[in-house]
Amino acid sequence: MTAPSAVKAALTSQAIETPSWAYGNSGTRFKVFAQQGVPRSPQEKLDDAAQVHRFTGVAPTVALHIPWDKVDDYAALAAYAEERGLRLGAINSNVFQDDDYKLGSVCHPDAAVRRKALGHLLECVDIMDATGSRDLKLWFSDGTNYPGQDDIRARQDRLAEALSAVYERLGDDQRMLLEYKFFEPAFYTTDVPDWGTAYAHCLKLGPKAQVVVDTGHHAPGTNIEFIVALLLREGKLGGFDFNSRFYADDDLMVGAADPFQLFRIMYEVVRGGGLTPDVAFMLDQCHNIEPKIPAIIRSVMNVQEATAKALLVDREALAAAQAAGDVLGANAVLMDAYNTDVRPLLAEVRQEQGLDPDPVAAYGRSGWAERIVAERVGGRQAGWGA
Ligand code: LRH
Ligand code: MN
Ligand code: MN
Repeated sequence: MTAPSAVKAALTSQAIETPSWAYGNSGTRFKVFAQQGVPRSPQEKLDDAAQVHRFTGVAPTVALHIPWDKVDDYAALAAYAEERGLRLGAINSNVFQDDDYKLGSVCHPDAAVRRKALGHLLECVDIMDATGSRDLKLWFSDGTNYPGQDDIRARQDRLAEALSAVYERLGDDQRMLLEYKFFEPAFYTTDVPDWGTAYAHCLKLGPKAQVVVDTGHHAPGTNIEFIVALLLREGKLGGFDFNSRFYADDDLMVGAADPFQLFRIMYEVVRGGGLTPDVAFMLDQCHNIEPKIPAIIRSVMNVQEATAKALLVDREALAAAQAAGDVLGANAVLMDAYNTDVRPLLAEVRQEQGLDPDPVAAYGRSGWAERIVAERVGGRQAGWGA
């Protein structure tokens, strides 16, 4: 088993990135429920993210979504973040909310639309230069609804062309993270539907192209930890968009629907040497009916708990049981770690960092929630339909 001090060190070194859009109002396509006190600007989202970092100590970066977080001066926004002890994280591109993209963005049959989409992606790299962000996150809503609607193979060629233009534009310390999603909003074909498609494109592009695993983007029953193990083994796991799902892309709090799955994923991360800054641990969630800041704090804690349990797996005992073909013994080693209550350990880790052992309660006592309700009038929607 990893020594307790090493477990603690690993837990404090893991950084979890929160998404700017989780702080804003959100909903389903049926209704957006407005909450009081939500941010009215990217700056106010950063103010809220600073609270998450203040009480957890492990959420120092914030992902932006362009144009949801459009500002005139991105370097100034980065400075604003820094003044609050934060840094700007991944830049998420958006080529899915424009009438021109009805038939796709970089895979669109019309070259003029493809050029427009590529222009946005390149602009996102300009923004990364200004913010000091390392990662460009690419998610394409591209696909078709009906058999015969477009040429499946030609669309892959168009995708490859755009990706390679973006790749060429990346600086030495920048990466592109290609996200896949098995369906929605397209229902018949999706141009990047799975890890295999993302991997094939990233492999051709080179080392700065990596796959990002959004945990909500798989069919029910998919063994996500297998995908994680494989991508890590191939040096192609760029990061995660964490959230949880009961049905499709539910974007619920990570670790809420299936904490055991999150543990299994984190075990493969630990096993594969992925608990390093090379793997970006990002949240991609929306808090439609629950208060947002405590939900994000809870999500960060859920990732920490799964990571702690993964670190507690007795790897030597597991290897011995596996080598001996001891099926039940091996399974028991894994389950022992999963069934360990790691909350006291994490409370200790927080106290050693000068933090309150109970971040949700500490946030509740801080008065921040009351303050933003009083001060902020007319909070904006996170982006959907904005
Ligand atoms: C797509 C997605 C992608 C987007 C985010 C808002 O479903 O996961 O990462 O950028 O949601
Ligand atoms: Mn995502
Ligand atoms: Mn998603």
